[in-house]
Parts: sequence; structure tokens; C-alpha cells
Amino acid sequence: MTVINWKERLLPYEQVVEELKIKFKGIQKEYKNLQIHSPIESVEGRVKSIASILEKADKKNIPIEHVFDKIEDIAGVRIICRFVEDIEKVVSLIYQRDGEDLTIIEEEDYIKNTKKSGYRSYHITISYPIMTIEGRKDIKGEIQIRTLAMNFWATIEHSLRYKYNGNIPEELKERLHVCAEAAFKLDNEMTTIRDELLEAQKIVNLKNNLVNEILENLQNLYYIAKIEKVTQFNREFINLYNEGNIDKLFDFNRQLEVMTNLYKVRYN
Ligand code: 0O2
Repeated sequence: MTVINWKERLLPYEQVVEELKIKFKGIQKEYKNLQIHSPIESVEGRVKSIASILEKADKKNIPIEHVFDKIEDIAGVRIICRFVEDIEKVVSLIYQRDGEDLTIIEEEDYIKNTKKSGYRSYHITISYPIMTIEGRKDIKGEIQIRTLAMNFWATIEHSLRYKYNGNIPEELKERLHVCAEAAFKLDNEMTTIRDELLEAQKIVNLKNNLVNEILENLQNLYYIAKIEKVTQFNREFINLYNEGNIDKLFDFNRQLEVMTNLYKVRYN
């Protein structure tokens, strides 16, 4: 009988998950920095539990000594998107890296080819190289890309499958199917108001950045202007902030910048 040192064998998979998570979160940060909508809403990752590996091996008749070559989702990363269109963007970002820091082995579009259960998601199986003290190791992993709504459904269905040991009662299965379609309808509805939502997101980002700039300018004024003047500016800022008029906040910030420059000239 084959004895597996699970801790040692699973270590490279942990590294793959951590590295991929960092890389996808890096993409998310790049979009944030450019102040444009990120197709990546969040990133999760996990190494399959030993129990789950054994269960899958049993279900698929995989001999224990072959679990590491045959089971391709031991390392799993999940990318969650806001909109269905974002999934396509994420897939193309992954394709851009094919042959660079990862190799695509296969893909499965469960959005076009929805599973019988109602499951929707885009799966990409990759081979990912990691450097260990023994040299390079190529590890297989699965990237799942899905919307928030698809993820909500899959999480609920997954726990029900666990509860019923894989045999969800027929009636519940049907209701889950209805829920899957409702989630998909929600995704499609969201697409129709996508532009408006993106615009709203842009305004929120713009306002946040402007407020940060104003606070920085006020902070700088503390060093060079009279305290009464800065207190007056502070009060004015709070009133304008509560009013919520972004144009007035822009004008106020310009005024602060002029004041800061005037003080600088005076004291230099
Ligand atoms: P866990 O706990 O997420 O690791 P299959 O034979 O279809 O079960 P296969 O051929 O290995 O699986 O690959 P596939 O289809 O890409 O599915 C792998 C993973 O996709 C599953 O892993 C789930 O995470 C997810 N998935 C696939 N089908 C469904 C579904 O109907 N419902 C839910 N909720 N998730 C699904 P595991 O090993 O099942 O579980």
C-alpha cells in the first residue's frame, strides 16, 4: 500500500495558491491605481483538503498513487467578478500569460455549457512552475472565474451537496435549478445597467480621491498658515462635504492650493 506524506506533497500546492493569489490581486491593484473598473472583484484560493482528494479519487476510480497527476484542482484559485463581461476580460488576461508565467492546459466554459445542476463558472486548468530547493516543479491547478451571483449559488449548492452527501433530494435539486436561473437572470439584468453602475463607481472614486487631496492640503496648511485660518477652512470643508456638491469641493480644493502656494512664497 502506498503511504503518502501528505504534508510534504501538498506544500508545493500551497505555494501555487499563494503565488497566484498575489498575482491576481496585483492585477486588481493595477486597475485601482489607474482608477478604472477592475474585472477582478476578489480573489480566493484553497488547497483541496485530504478528505476531499480521497473522496474525488474514490468517485473517479483514481488509484491513490495517481491522485497528484490525475486530480487537477488540488490547487484552486477562484476569481470573482461583478459582471458577466468581466469574466471574458479575466480569461483574456490569463491567456496573455500563457507561456509566460503559466501554461494553459485546458478550459471548460460552464457558462455556455451550464452543468445539469445549474452550475455556471469558467474553469481554466493550468500548469504553474514553482522554484523549490530541489529545483523547478510544475504543478497543476484550477482557476475558476465566476460572477458574484454565480458564486453565491455555487456556495449554497456546495454546502447542500455536502449536507446530503452528494445526494440532494430531487425536489430540492429542482428548486436549486430555479435559483441558478434566477441568479443568471440577475447577472443579465446587471449587465443592462452596467454603464450606469460603472459611472457611479467612477464618481465615488473621484470624490474619495478629491477628499484625500483636500485633507492633505489642509494638513500642509497647518504648518504654514495661522491656526484660525486653517480652522475656518476646516469648517468650510465639513459644510461642503455634507452638501455633497463635487464641483464646489473642486473649487474649494483649488482655493486651498492657491493659499498653500501663497504662504509658501511668503515664507521662502
Ligand atoms: P471542491 O470542494 O470545490 O474542491 P466533476 O467530476 O464535475 O465533479 P471535475 O471533472 O474534476 O469535477 O472538474 P470540474 O467540472 O472542473 O469541477 C471541479 C470543481 O468545480 C468542483 O470541485 C467544484 O468546486 C466546482 N463544481 C463543478 N461542478 C459543480 C456543481 O455542480 N456545483 C458546485 N457547487 N460546484 C461545482 P469539487 O471537487 O467538487 O469540490
